[in-house]
Amino acid sequence: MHPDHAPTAPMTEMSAELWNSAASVLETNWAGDHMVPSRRLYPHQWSWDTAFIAVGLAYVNPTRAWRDLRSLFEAQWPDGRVPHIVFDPAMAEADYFPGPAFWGVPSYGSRPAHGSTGIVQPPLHAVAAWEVYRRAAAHGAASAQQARAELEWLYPRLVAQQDYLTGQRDLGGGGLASIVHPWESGLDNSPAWDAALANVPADLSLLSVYRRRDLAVSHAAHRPTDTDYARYVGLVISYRAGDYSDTGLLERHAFAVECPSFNAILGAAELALAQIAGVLGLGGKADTHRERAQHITSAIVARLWNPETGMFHARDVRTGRLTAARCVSGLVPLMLPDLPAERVAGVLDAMRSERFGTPVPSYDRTAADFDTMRYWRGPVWINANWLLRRGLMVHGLRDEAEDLRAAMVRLVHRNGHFEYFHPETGEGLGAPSFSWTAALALDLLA
Ligand code: 2M8
Repeated sequence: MHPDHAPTAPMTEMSAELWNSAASVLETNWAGDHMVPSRRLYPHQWSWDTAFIAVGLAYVNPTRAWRDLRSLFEAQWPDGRVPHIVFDPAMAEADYFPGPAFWGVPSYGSRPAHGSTGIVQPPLHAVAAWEVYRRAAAHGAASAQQARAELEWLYPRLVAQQDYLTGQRDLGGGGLASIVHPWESGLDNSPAWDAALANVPADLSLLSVYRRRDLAVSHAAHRPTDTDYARYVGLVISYRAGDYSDTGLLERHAFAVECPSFNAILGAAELALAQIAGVLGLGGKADTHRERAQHITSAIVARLWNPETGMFHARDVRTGRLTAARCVSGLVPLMLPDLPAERVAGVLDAMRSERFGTPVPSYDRTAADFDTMRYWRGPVWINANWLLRRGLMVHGLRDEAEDLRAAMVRLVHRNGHFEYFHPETGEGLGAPSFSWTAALALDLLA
């Protein structure tokens, strides 16, 4: 660890140990011009991982934080979409499924990549860019200067991303972005999609044509099921058949959902863009971003709140119905500062109840199908808890935010930088040496 990069507050032995191990995970997972989430399971660049990772790199290597964000946005599509995976030409098709040949997307932009996927992920990058910028001065004048130049490069690209999501992707016409594949949420097999996915054909014969690579490098009990994967593959084939166009998509694609977490991040991105526009001397634009954040917040409240459960739920755009499942995504709108007080109170009640608790699991602990092992159907994820901690801070709940921070730090220190954690024992699950867990640990320690 470079002395300049250490946090300013004195560190205990435990935090120094965690800091060093986190920094070394990020060192191991750096692939030259981008970070991989995990060497074995996810050997390419993932979109929202890049944002979480930048938040941590801001402390130990801001130049890499900017490089990683640039690498991602160099693969941005002409319509503004930022792909959920940018494929590394150094890897083989067999190293990840579905790989570049399956998606069949050409390389856009200047990135010498091997194409990308055609779907998106939550647009957390403006929030991340703002966080890296805020910390740049601590690394000296040259770093501050670099940060301003990077913001200038990123700003129009971040705006194009927002325009795509609030324009072409407003499939429901109510001011929110729809996801058209569960992978777009980042919460792949969350019970939030079960109801909407029931309408998607699960053609298991597809899996005899295409082999799941994840099962070769992870436990089957920790991963989505074959039925889930048959639907995931079928949805890619359906979107790909129309060249990933969103025009008339509702009529020809079986899955379109408004996710509370995705849209909360969309709103938070507008607020970060307002800050960035301010730094770049674009005052008028800053006002527009703040107004857009307010519209998104109002639309989340109007369309995704369930008064009976007192929290937010995913909405199936095709049927207009809210899913019954209570998932961590339904708490994430807490990130939005303009969330009305009674909605804040509802989310906090749910978070403090026996259904969730600290650290917050990905799904209602009391649900009959709560699964302590299976990915986004029960385990604790550091990135989701990090978003919720931000929400607690936004609403001035410092003590609770501190409790959540301490719980996350303990979990990672005791169990390692795993992808996710058993919600009862804390055991590390999924991939070890996972980049966003390490990156966010740095932020939680700083
Ligand atoms: C997981 O998703 C990928 C597909 O995108 C997979 O299961 O293969 C999710 O946890 C997602 O949120 C994350 O971005 C990705 C890479 O860490 O892995």
